[in-house]
Amino acid sequence: MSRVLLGYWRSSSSWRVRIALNWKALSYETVPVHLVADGGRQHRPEHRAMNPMRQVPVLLEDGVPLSQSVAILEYLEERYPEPPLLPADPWLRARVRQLTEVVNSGIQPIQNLSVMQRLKGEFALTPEQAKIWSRGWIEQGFVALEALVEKVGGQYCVGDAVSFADLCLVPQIYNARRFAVDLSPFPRLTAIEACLEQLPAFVRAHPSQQPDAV
Ligand SMILES: N[C@@H](CCC(=O)N[C@@H](CS)C(=O)NCC(=O)O)C(=O)O
Repeated sequence: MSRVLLGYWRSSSSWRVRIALNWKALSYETVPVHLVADGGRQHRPEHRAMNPMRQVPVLLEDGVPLSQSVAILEYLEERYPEPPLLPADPWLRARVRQLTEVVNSGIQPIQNLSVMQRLKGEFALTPEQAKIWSRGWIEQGFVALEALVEKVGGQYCVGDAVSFADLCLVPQIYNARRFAVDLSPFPRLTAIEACLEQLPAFVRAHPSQQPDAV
């Protein structure tokens, strides 16, 4: 079985998938797709053929592409269930998916690269105004996450087992720091992040460890 991950070192969605692959000890080759160089190589026809959304990540197993990071996480969990990234209990699984979607639907898509480029291009926002846009969505999502984690969290986002929610949290906090979000109102989220960043699967998935890191 050949396994290739098309990604970008600082892409939060690619980072989620890297953690999952590491967690499940699945070997893979990294193929970087530079999202900025040459106007963004995700727009090239060969990439669009694999992901018509013109985004990373794309996971290829034996050359067959799958995009959308959460769909990839679900696939990996079903195909390679051990060690798990979802709890056994259906209610807790739903909770994991709930927290995952706060990041995946409620934060990341509203402040990703193409949104920022459009705000600065078509709508003439200054870089500082675009940052304020991103910061607002991250803060709103983190207020929700902090409250949810207060109810269902433990050492990690949902109880004491690492789950999809944690895979989404760590890259989103990294992004929050890039946009200078004040994290002091989110002590539970940053405490969970501190536990997660000790784990080898998370260490190896960090942007700084990727071959295309600059
Ligand atoms: N929902 C998608 C989001 C993917 C996404 O936004 N990828 C970003 C990097 S994190 C990207 O490729 N951006 C390129 C662009 O916006 O042009 C997923 O989870 O895979």
